[in-house]
Order: sequence, then structure tokens, then C-alpha cells
Amino acid sequence: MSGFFSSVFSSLFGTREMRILILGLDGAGKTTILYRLQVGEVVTTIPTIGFNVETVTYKNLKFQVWDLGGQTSIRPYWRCYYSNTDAVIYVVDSCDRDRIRISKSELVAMLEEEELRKAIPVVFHMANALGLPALKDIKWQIFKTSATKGTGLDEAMEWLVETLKSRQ
Ligand SMILES: Nc1nc2c(ncn2[C@@H]2O[C@H](COP(=O)(O)OP(=O)(O)OP(=O)(O)O)[C@@H](O)[C@H]2O)c(=O)[nH]1
Ligand SMILES: [Mg+2]
Repeated sequence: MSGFFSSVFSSLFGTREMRILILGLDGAGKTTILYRLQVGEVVTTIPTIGFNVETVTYKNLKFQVWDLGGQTSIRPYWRCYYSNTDAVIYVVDSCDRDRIRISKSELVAMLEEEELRKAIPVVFHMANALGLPALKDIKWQIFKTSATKGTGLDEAMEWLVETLKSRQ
């Protein structure tokens, strides 16, 4: 890349890695998504107590991706990770119908957090059942994804990258 273009490029994106959080209820598939994005494979997971953090390179952009544990007792600690977050991937297991309301209320509560005001939310996995009024004034998108099959992840990441770029 010539000096001119590389300086334009770095002024657009800086040298800072974009910070992404992956949130959602326990068992939603967050850790599976993190490692699917990082190594392109389905890994065997155990419930996350605390977090996993990995650097993910996607379309030549580097992301620092934080996957937080989603168990009820751990959710209050999500807020400790909110500051300086560029995007939140919120994962909903559409088969977990019994807990869809809990998932919705955690999502709505998260979106109301002041520290996440500038973060771009992306919902992975869901159908329209959530009906989210809280999202009407912000740019958002829902993608049907499967971390095990790998479907939908590319499309969702493509949208996120373009949205982050258009905001620079
Ligand atoms: N069928 C199907 N199963 C999935 C998918 N993603 C994850 N799983 C399975 O769901 C289980 C839980 O996945 P995890 O990725 O560990 O869930 P998590 O959201 O990280 O859970 P916590 O760490 O407890 O918050 C695992 O057995 C995964 O193999 C998916 O897209 N489809
Ligand atoms: Mg996990």
C-alpha cells in the first residue's frame, strides 16, 4: 500500500483493535461462535465461568473479541466489560423457547446501558419473536446463524464490518 493510502487507511481505522463483546444466556452458543470465528472450527466447550478473549482477524480487520459467561449468577458482571466496546454480538438460542423472555429482558437492559450507547448491537440466531421497540432509533440487524454449521456468520460479520466502517 502506498504511503498516502496507508495513512488514509490508518486514519480511518487507527491502530486500535475493535472491541466486540459476545453476550447472551448460558448455552446460547457464544463460545462456539468465538472459536468458529477465530479458528473456523467447532470446538468442544464447557460453560464459561468468567470470560474468553481472543483476537479475531476478519476481512483484514482485527477484533478483540470478549466472550462472557452467560449463567444467571455471572450476568451482573457483564457491565464490567462494557466500556470502549464497539459492537455487541447478542446470541439467542431460538430453540430455548422457555427462556426467550429472559433473553429479551437481558438484551433490552443491556441496550439501555449508557456505556454501550455507541456500541453497535448485532443479534445472532433469532427470528422476529423478540419484537424489540428499544431498537427503533438505532441501526441494527438480526441474522440467522449456526455456529456449528457455520451458516450466517459471514453475512453477519460482513454487515458488522461495513457498519463499523461507515461510522468512522
Ligand atoms: N445445534 C447447535 N448447537 C450449538 C450451536 N452453537 C452452540 N451449540 C451447542 O450448544 C452448547 C453450548 O454452547 P456454548 O458455546 O458453550 O454456549 P455459551 O453461550 O458459551 O454458554 P456459557 O458459556 O455457559 O454462557 C454446546 O454443546 C454447543 O455445541 C448452534 O449454532 N447449533
Ligand atoms: Mg461460553
